[in-house]
Amino acid sequence: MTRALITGITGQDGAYLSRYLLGKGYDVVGLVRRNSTPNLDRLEQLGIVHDVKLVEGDLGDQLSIINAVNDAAPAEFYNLAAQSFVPESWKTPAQTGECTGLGVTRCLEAVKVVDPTIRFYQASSSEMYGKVAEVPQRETTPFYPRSPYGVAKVYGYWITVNYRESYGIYACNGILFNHESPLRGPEFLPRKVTSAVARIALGLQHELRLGNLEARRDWGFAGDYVEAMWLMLQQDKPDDYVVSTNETHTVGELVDIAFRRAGIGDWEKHVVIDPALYRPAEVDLLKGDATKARTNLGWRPRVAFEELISMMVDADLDRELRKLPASLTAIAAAA
Ligand code: NAP
Ligand code: G4F
Repeated sequence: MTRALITGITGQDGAYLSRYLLGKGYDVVGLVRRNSTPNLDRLEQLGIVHDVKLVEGDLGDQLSIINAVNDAAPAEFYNLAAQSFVPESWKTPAQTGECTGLGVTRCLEAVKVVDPTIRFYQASSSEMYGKVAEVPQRETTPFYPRSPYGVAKVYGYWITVNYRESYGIYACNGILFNHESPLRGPEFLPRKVTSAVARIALGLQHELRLGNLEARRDWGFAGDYVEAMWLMLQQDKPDDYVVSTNETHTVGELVDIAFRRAGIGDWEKHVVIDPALYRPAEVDLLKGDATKARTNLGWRPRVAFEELISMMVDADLDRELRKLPASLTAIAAAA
């Protein structure tokens, strides 16, 4: 049985990757930081919380990662942990750099000292392209990050390349474009929209406050993207890959699809533009070219944009309905 160690197992991608690897017969070990209350919701929602083993550790603490790698003795190490919310990175730039940037070095050091044959995946990001030098963005496009998060990810990208070149470690960067799901954190734009739409449709909320509706992103489904992570670690040679849908849509288009899915045509009535939600520096346009992943890995996305947003709205409607007292559920569902 192959064993994988996953940092960030409690996050969106960690949960989907765990399910994917368990389906392939892997033994899955997740590194979790200590919390006063365990945060295992996503693993519970996917019904796999009892199928994974958890070890304690923190990306800020070198020894804890060495111990985790030593104890788990994995064949594959997926580093998905990060402070991953872009606006937060302007509030806590040093902490973001510690975790999202230097944390990668700590993981790679652990691989180097414990067992340099461990295959390593780094969760790099399309945020690294920032103020984009070309459209679409591919593996050769220069980076120009626009947030402390993006800057930290650029560091993580290059330290991964550096350990590959310095020590011969099988280390890959997956440059993933935005990917979403019903398990997405509630503060990220798509989930913020679909959860608000569900509540507005059920009469539980009236207003949705948003920032820049003109920004464009290349949005895919997280369940599809974790397959690309695994494929990167199964090749003869380590390499870096863009993972994207090759489509771009505005925030406004996403909002329109979400409201329409819930049967609300006049969404402008509910959306309030709040200047406080604009970013100090925006990434205006992301559109990835995943030709290399398609050609070398045989990977392609399966869930289309509108299907993804519809899936998320439906899941949020279900969630809200389940929270209602039984007596109100039938009335709300009928409305
Ligand atoms: P997420 O839902 O925000 O999950 C982040 C995970 O990191 C959580 O499990 C969190 O644990 C853990 N974590 C944070 N700080 C940590 C620390 N100091 N030590 C140990 N664990 C820590 O993120 P995601 O959407 O699954 O994304 C996974 C990775 O891919 C991230 O590195 C992200 O930056 C990157 N990425 C994401 C996207 C995307 O669109 N989703 C695109 C490109 C790249 P807690 O549960 O304890 O908070
Ligand atoms: O959903 P977002 O917060 O994602 P963002 O900043 O693109 O970052 C996500 O994708 C990256 C990959 O490119 C990951 F590396 C990163 O970890 C994260 O998963 O925002 C998307 C867009 C932005 O342009 C933002 O300005 O939506 C715009 N937006 C407009 N109103 C908003 C809002 N974003 C948020 N979070 N909240 C708003 O109210």
